[in-house]
Amino acid sequence: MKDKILHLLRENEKNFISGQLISEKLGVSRTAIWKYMNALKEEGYHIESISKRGYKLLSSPDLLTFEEISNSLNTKYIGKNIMYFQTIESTNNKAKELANHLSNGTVIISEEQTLGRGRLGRVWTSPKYKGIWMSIVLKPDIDPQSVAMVTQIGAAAVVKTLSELGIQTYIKWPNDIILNGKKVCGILTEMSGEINKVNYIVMGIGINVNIDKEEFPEELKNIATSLSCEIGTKVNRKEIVTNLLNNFEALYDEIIHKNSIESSIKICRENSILIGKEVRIIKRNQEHFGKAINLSNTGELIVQYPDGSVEEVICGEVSIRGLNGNYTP
Ligand code: BTX
Repeated sequence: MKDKILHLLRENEKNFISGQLISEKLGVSRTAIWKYMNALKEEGYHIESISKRGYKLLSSPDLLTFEEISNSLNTKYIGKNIMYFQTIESTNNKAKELANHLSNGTVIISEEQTLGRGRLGRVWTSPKYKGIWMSIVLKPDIDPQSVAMVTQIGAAAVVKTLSELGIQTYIKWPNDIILNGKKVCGILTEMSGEINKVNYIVMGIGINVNIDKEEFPEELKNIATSLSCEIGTKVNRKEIVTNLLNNFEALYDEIIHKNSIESSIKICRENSILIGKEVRIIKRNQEHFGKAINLSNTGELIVQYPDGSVEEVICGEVSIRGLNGNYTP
C-alpha cells in the first residue's frame, strides 16, 4: 500500500492530493492513509499535509528501497524483486541462503553490511547509507565454466553506468573498479552448481559512493576511495542503482540470448587499467611476471611472458608493476 500511495504522491508532485481522492483510488479509509503517511514520514519522506487540501510530497529520502528504485527501472527481470535491509551481515550471504527460493534477477540490497566480504575471505568495508551494497541472484542456463564471464558483465555495467554520470573509471581485471588510482568498487561472484549445471549465481557489487576520506579504515586510506571523495559532491545512490540494473540487464541478456559477452568485453577492453602494463600475477600462491596484452572474447586476461609465450589467465590476483618497481594494488 505504501508504494501505491507514494506512486500517487509522485504523479501529483508539486500539487496537493486530497486524502479523499487517495482513499477512493486505493479503496482504503482516510484514517489508514493518515497512518501510512506517518509511516512514510518516519522513513524520511518529507510530506506536507494541510487540512482540506491534502498531501504533497516535498522530497524523498536517499534510501535504496524498492519504492525508490522501481520508479526508473526499465528492466524485464533484474530488480523486479528487491529485498531491502537496513543492516545485514552480507548481501551475498543472504542471497545464497535464499537463492533456491528466489526468482531470477532478484536483488538483495542493504544500507550496511556488518560482515561484507571480498574474495578469499577478505573483508569489504560497507558503512551505513554511504555506498551501494547489493547482490543479484541469477539463474542462467550456462556452463559453470562461463560463470566468470558474469563478473566481466558486472564490471562493464558499473563502468558504463559511472561514465554516463561523467565519471571515468577503469577495470582492474577481473573484479575491481578503479577511480583515480584507487579502488572504488569491487565485485564478488559466487555460484552453486554441479559439474555441468549452474543452480544459481550470486553477483555481489559494492560501490563506495558517499564515504568521506576520514571514514575509511586506516589500512584502506591509500588504496580505497569513493565517488564523492573524487568528485567533491554527494552522489545520488538511487540513480546509480537504477541505471546500473538497467545497464546490467541489457549486457547480461547478450550471454543469455547469444551466448556472447561481446558488448561487455568491448567496454572492459576500452576501460582496462591492465592492458599494455607489466603485471605480476599470483596464481595458486605462485608469482608470475608478464605483460597484459588483451582480454579474450570470453573474458580471460591474455598475458605474454618474457620468453614470448602467451597465456589466457582465467582468474588470479593481478597487480601492476609501477615505474619504481612497486606494484599498485
Ligand atoms: P577483493 O578481495 O578484490 O577486495 C577486498 C580488499 O579490498 C580488502 O582486502 C581491502 O584491502 C579492500 N577493501 C575492503 N573494503 C573496501 C572498500 N569499501 N573499498 C575499497 N577497498 C576495500 C572485492 O574483493 C569484492 C568486494 C565485493 C563486495 C560486495 S558488497 C555486496 C556483496 N556482499 C558482500 O559481502 N560482498 C559483495
